[in-house]
Formats: sequence, C-alpha cells, structure tokens
Amino acid sequence: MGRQSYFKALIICLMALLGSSQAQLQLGFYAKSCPNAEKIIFNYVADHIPNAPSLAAALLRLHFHDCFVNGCDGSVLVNSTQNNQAEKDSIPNVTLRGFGFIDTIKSLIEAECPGVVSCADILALTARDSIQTIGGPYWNVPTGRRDGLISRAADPLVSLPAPFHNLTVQLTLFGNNGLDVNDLVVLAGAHTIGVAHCSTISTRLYNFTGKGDTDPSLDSEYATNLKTLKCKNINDVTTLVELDPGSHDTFDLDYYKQVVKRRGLFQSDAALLTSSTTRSIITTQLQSTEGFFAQFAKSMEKMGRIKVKVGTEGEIRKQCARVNS
Ligand code: HEM
Ligand SMILES: *[C@@H]1O[C@H](CO)[C@@H](O)[C@H](O)[C@H]1NC(C)=O
Ligand SMILES: *[C@@H]1O[C@H](CO)[C@@H](O)[C@H](O)[C@H]1NC(C)=O
Ligand SMILES: *[C@@H]1O[C@H](CO)[C@@H](O)[C@H](O)[C@H]1NC(C)=O
Ligand SMILES: CC(=O)N[C@H]1CO[C@H](CO)[C@@H](O)[C@@H]1O
Repeated sequence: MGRQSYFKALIICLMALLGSSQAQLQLGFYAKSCPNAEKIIFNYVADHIPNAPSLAAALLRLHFHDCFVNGCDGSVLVNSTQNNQAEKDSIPNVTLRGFGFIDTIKSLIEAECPGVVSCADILALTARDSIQTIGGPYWNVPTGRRDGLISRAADPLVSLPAPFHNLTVQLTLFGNNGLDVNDLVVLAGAHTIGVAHCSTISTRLYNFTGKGDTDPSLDSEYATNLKTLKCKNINDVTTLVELDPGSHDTFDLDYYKQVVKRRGLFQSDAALLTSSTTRSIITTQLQSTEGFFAQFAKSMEKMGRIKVKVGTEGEIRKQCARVNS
C-alpha cells in the first residue's frame, strides 16, 4: 500500500470511528440543533402536570411500553391506518393515556425546529420531567433516539409483561431487553403511582383457578375490600383501583411496603416475593427513599437505551401519531 493510500485508509477509519461515536445517545444531543427543546418540554410539563398529576404515571408507563416493544423508538405513539393495526390497538394498550400530551409537546417543538427532535426522545424526556415534577426521582436522559417506522398490534402481546405473569416470565421479558432481576424489582417500583382497571385483577379476585376462588397469595382482608368496595364483580372492566392505595400520586416506598404485606395488586407484583433474590432486593429498596431513587434512576437510564435507533436509522417523525410518508 502506498503512503497516500495508507493515509486515505487511516482517514476513512477515523471518520468511521467518529461517525459511530456520534451514532449513539448522548446528553444534550440537541444542544446545537434545537437548543430550547429540553426547556420547552420541561416548561410544558411543569405548567401542566401539577394540575393533572395522575398523567405522570400514564406518561411513565407510555415510555415503558415504547421501550419494551421494538425499542424506545416512539412506535407506541403511532395511530393505526387502513393498512396497519398499530401497537395502540393491541390489548395491553387499551389503558394507555397521555398521547395528546406528547402530541402537543411535539407540535411546540416542531414550531421551534421542524424535523429535528424525535418523538422517542420527547417521550423519554417528558416521562422523566413528569416524574421529577411530582417529586419522584430524576434520571439522565441521553438523547439522539430516532423514530421507528414500524408499529404492529401483535408485538406488545409478545414483548410486554402481563399482570398475571410469574417471576420466570417477567425475568425472561426483561432479560430480552438487557434488564436484570435488579432492574425488574426496581422498575416495578413505578407501581407506587397510578391506577389499574378492575379487568386486570378480576380473575385474581373471582376465578383464580377457575373455581370461583380468590388468589390465596393476596392478603385476604385486602381482597375482601377490593371485592366489596372496588371491583364488585368479575365483569367490571371500568372501575379504577390505585396501585398503591392512599398515595397513588406520590413516588415513594409504599409500593414495596404493600408488596411485602401481600397487597401488591397484580400477580406480577406478588411474584416478586417468590424468590429470595427478589425479596432481598425489595428489602434493600425499603432501607431508604434516596437509595430507591438512585437505583430507579440507573435502571430508567438503562431502560431508555433499549434497542434505540440512532444515526441514520428510522426517521424524525413530523407528527408522533403518524410515520412520515
Ligand atoms: C414488571 C412487569 C409489569 C407489569 C406486569 C405491569 C403491568 C401493569 C398493569 C396491568 C397496569 C394497569 C393498567 C390498567 O389497567 O390501566 C400497570 C400500570 C402502570 N404501570 Fe406497570 N407493569 C409492569 C412494569 C412496569 C414498569 C417497568 C413501569 C415503569 C417503569 C410501569 C409503570 C406503570 C405505571 C406508572 C402504571 C399506572 C398507569 C396509569 O396510572 O395510567 N410498570 N402496569
Ligand atoms: C411460569 O409461567 C410459565 C408460563 O405460564 C410456565 O411455563 C412456568 O412453568 C411458570 N413457572 C413457575 C416457576 O411457576
Ligand atoms: C371461571 O373459570 C372457569 C374455567 O376457566 C370457567 O369455565 C368459568 O366460566 C369462569 N367463571 C366465570 C364467572 O367467568
Ligand atoms: C391519531 O388518533 C387520535 C385519536 O383518534 C387523533 O385525535 C389524532 O388526530 C390522530 N393523529 C394523527 C396524526 O393521525
Ligand atoms: C389508547 C388506545 O389507542 N386504545 C385502543 C387500544 O386497542 C383497542 C382495540 O383493541 C381500541 O379500541 C382502543 O381505542
């Protein structure tokens, strides 16, 4: 190889390296291309979440559902079309909320710098800022995610944990996304906020083994309360139950306190008591709110990196509910 072509090759290698180092998430990815983006999101959240704190839970869950299905690529935000049933129209979605909130923030950002900031990043930042606004943990959100082109109704059923999943299944689904048992127990701590529909626990309350029975792993006093005051029959699909009764808008340790009292709402919550590893991770969280927040922040940052699309992959959607055509 001649000296010149040697240098040419070297330069090409260096450029490739540079290219690949740019093609990953970084803090403040939009600092030059849309310097106000993160501020616009933060201000909108700070203006609106205090009046509607329950939306913080919805937005966090939306980010989780986005990341677990085809990676954090905004695919959860896409509307179905004549030719495509999107993730939104799949069973686990039925109760997702907050789409309008994201769409509004997207339009504010598009007005400032069109075609620059991805919906996946907007969702990740909005979830983080919403939780911070209700007094929960703060975590780093490196940005640079690109929006996916695909959103299929069949995928959430396969990728997302369900309320009736045991620990083994939950660990597998988290493992598929590079998350471990610690991440599972820590992120399940998100159930310290928000609500669930009676449909998610009707079998647990009324027909656990198909004999009209109640799941014996659920505290019996709590089960009775739920049946007499909340989910009054097996066909009730609309009534809402707090995941963490009494403090469903407060991000605290109460979820873990409920779980150890056998009052976790879902079988998936109760399942966290079925191994000594998960029990000991719960005990660790219960030692301090600061400790839990720090771990939650770490696991959220990890979750936010699941199978992200970067560089020239995917696209920057113009509207979050529609793939560009
Ligand atoms: C570990 C497996 C998990 C299962 C089986 C699960 C399941 C569920 C179910 C069934 C609901 C109730 C939906 C409804 O009926 O409206 C729910 C709500 C919620 N989940 Fe999870 N989840 C899991 C993990 C997570 C994670 C990792 C997060 C976030 C980091 C999260 C955040 C939430 C929040 C905030 C709500 C309340 C939503 C609202 O108030 O609208 N969950 N979850
Ligand atoms: C967990 O659930 C899966 C799927 O239903 C089942 O195959 C497995 O045996 C269960 N594991 C345990 C430990 O119960
Ligand atoms: C309870 O489960 C059994 C077995 O799956 C089913 O045959 C029965 O119809 C269920 N009962 C109700 C009230 O849904
Ligand atoms: C997506 O669907 C929602 C609810 O039906 C609707 O309000 C919104 O305008 C749609 N957005 C797009 C871009 O089609
Ligand atoms: C929020 C949302 O898009 N919900 C949809 C979930 O899927 C069902 C059909 O399975 C639709 O009817 C809901 O509108």
